[in-house]
Amino acid sequence: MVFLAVLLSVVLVNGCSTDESTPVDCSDLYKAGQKLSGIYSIYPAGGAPVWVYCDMISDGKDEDKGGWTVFQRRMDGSVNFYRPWNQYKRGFGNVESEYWLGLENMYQLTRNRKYMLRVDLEDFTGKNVFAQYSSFSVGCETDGYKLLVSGFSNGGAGDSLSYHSGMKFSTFDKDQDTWPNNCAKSFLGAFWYGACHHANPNGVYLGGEDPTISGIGNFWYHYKNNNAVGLKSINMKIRRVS
Ligand SMILES: [Ca+2]
Repeated sequence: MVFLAVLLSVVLVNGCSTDESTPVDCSDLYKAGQKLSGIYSIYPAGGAPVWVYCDMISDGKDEDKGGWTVFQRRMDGSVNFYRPWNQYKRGFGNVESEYWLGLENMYQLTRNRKYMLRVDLEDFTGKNVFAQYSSFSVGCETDGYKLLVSGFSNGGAGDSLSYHSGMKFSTFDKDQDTWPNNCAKSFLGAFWYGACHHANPNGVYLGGEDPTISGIGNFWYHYKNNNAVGLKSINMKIRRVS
């Protein structure tokens, strides 16, 4: 039933929309009047629709403040994030809970448009903090889906991402990091690793602190000055800068 509804809405969207009116991202949906956070279909590359969670409320409800396209989301450990290159390229998971939008979609979104990035973190006491970056883009596959991020501003999380700017994306089966060994294998994640990381959002979902094997969890080092404290929830999202 859900599948049928999804199928119908895709057909309807494809049947009545032109390229000019199809939403590229959640920013387009927000500007078109969609002010409720939830699941929407977007068209990052203009062709096939992609289901995504849109955060319409973080950073306030001013006209140009909603419309965040969530590309990474974890909240309960229900989805395994230790996955190969092809799945990080295409995307995986459950858009209703935990998922990864896919590197190719992120490249298509950011190749000709300017985006900012927000990372929201929650610990197991329920405290919420964030980090924001005024510029975010992902390169093409032949460039390793290289991350470029800059313009940090602090919402209490600290800056654990600037270190990763300029790095290519690595998975356990595709080592593009700057370390002699394999960061993704050693730290059980997939990310824009250097040698290796200040943050590991796609690492093992920890139920709190686990210092027995440091660096493998879904941590953000500068929040706790600790790479053994897993986050209850983390989501990474981008908004178009007009
Ligand atoms: Ca390496």
